[in-house]
Amino acid sequence: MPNYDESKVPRFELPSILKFRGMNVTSAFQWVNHGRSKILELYRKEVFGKWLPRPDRISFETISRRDDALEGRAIRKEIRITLAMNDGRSHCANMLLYVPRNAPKPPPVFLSNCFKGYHTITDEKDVLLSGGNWSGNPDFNDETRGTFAGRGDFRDIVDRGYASAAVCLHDWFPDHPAGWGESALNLFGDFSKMEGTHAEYTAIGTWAWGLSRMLDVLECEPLVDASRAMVCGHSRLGKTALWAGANDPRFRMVISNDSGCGGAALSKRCFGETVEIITGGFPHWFVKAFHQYRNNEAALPFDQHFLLSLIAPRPLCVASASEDLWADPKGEFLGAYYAGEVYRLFGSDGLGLAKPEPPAVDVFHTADVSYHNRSGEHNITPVDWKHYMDVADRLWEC
Ligand code: GTR
Repeated sequence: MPNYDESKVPRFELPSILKFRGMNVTSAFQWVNHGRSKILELYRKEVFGKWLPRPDRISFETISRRDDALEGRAIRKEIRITLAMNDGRSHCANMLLYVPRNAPKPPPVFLSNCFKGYHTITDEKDVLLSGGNWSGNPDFNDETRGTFAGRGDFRDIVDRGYASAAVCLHDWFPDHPAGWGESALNLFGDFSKMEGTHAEYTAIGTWAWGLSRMLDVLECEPLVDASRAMVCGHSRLGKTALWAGANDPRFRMVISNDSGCGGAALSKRCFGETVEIITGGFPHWFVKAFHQYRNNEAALPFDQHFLLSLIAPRPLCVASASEDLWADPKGEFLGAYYAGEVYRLFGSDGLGLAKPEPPAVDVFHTADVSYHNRSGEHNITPVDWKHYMDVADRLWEC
């Protein structure tokens, strides 16, 4: 049974990032040249798996384009990405891209994976169905069109001058324990018989790597400025956005919306979802080594502030929702707070709060590391998006 009682949170000492396993990092120089790669390696070995290489070739093709999308506000493209290996193996994914039509210059771009299929996150009914790489995708049909469009209206994003690109997570790795056989991992080996938990690879790792491949393509897209790329994700895709940002420094800002266990929330609090629950429910998300901490969080030599620290010194947004106790809002706040240990090496204050006390619900705390706890349930909403764009404005207008 998950614990929702703050008084039952076990006592724990949070490991120091900079003193991990005998390190003694005291400067940004030491962190960049030495400490950071140790922590990244730790996360690859014990949590999200190896970071895949680039495929031998990446090509892309515009499969649809409208210059009058969203009532004339936007140019909309659907782009088919093909990843190919010299031995003939290949894997495709479809990407939906919205760009403000009258942008004075190529705008910054938000990249995200989406659930179910990108046809569910836009109310424009003439896009292709997406997420079809999972042959059993129950949402690959016309009935689901637009059903998640309320999570963030592309109109709001392009009206603020930003572009937005999305690929369905199933196109990289179908989100179920036997999804390996239809995943992009098959570019690099034979995963056709694989099920459950692997020692070296994960679904989250593959989704995150997919975000980097999207960025490879956007670097060749003249409509956007890919040097100003921001990665965003909600829930399991919030964990994914953090992992993408940790591995790929081209993501200049990282947004973790309600990422919870395995994302921003400290595991040692054992509040809401735990390592045991998440690895049991989603065996394909984490490597085998992470399973040793099931019901054994006290043995973790690290915690999720380590993951967040890998984003430093770049802007990071961590968000919770007040009713989303499963994701442990306080634990998410504390993850962000304690990542400050690394931000401070760069002369940043991180969250810039003197004490580890979360701001009140619906206070949008904005700093180098931003945090808010929106009232309401587990979701990403236009209210969250407004804040992310405010933070982005702060970054790009300076
Ligand atoms: C839940 C899972 C969470 C979160 C969520 C989601 O079932 O336990 O960790 O990832 O799914 O992605 O919506």
